[in-house]
Amino acid sequence: MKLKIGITCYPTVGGSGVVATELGKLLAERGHEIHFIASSIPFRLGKFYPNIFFHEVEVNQYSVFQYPPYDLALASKMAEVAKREKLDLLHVHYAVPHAVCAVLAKQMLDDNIKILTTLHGTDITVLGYDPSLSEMIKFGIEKSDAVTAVSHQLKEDTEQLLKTQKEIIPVHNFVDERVYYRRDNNSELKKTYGIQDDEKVIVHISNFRPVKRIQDVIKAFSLIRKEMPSKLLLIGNGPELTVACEQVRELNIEDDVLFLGKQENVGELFSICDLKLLLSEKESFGLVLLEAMACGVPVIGTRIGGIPEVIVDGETGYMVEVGDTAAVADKAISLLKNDERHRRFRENSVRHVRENFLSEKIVSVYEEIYNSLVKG
Ligand code: GMT
Repeated sequence: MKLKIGITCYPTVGGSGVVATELGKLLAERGHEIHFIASSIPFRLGKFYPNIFFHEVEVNQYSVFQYPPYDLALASKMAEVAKREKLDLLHVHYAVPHAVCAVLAKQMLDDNIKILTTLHGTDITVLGYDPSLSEMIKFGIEKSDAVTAVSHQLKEDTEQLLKTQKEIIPVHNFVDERVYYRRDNNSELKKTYGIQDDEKVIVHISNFRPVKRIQDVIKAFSLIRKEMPSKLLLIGNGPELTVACEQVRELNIEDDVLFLGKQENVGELFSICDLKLLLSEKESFGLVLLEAMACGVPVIGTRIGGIPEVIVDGETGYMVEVGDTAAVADKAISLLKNDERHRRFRENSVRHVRENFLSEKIVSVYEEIYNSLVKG
């Protein structure tokens, strides 16, 4: 059944926006009509698709409002678009404010439109602890027609923290295999960055928020670098960037740490990398791990949140305890010094993604959920 689906997400850089946008694109390729309703055009939308539409939420700055009422403007836009375009359902990413806005839109419409809410993490693992928000998050979840979470762990955390009986369906994130694959002949790109052939390339990508523990990444790299010629690529931007630059200066490793800022074609960049580090203290899934593995880059991650559902310890990478930078360095050095094991980990990573996280499989799961909602 071809559906008309409204999708709301945070459109700026971030895993949830990436998943929502990629899902929308893939659903459009399957013939569904997709309406993004967001504050700006999702950054991954890229090219033109005849059956994808974008509806911008505009917030008027009336002086009577102390704060511009974005949430009300969003709810109102959702209702307007749903009515005009005869949407079958709203798929919202994040409980607050998006699920709550969808509930309000549904009430405004007095309609049978269905709401699917996908939980991505921060709404539960950070905001869920804020007593001024937790009841609102629970409300958004319980008033949705269906709720998914990007990992089993996030489902459990949500149930425990919010004490909700609402069924939460775990649906893992996915990668588009046409975008994330290993490019061969990447020595030119290495040269561009001044990376020598004998140097190992370690990468970290994030929004540089404190939960990502960038300092641990830099500390671990400084230990690895003592044992083998290597470079660290730091990709992304965010609040901890200045502290990271300072740490790199203090450790006197400026020549070997490359700050690349936000980058679009990470598939190409991953293709010059040998190892990816994600040493967060909170991570409901870790989409970047999947993207790296799809490009044949083994990963080391912390044993928290949804990361154990992505990394197969000892096969596609390793897991360490939060803050144990010595263990990160030990595991990285032993892997990078052993060509045969590294090659095996590379192959295992690509296979693991193909077998478990391919877009086709996960998009079909979402389609089934949509169909059951619309039919039910
Ligand atoms: O990691 C972030 O800080 C961004 C955040 C987001 O809103 O995009 O990522 C969350 O959603 C991603 C997609 O489902 C997950 O891969 C990330 O693990 C999750 N981040 C956290 O749980 C901290």
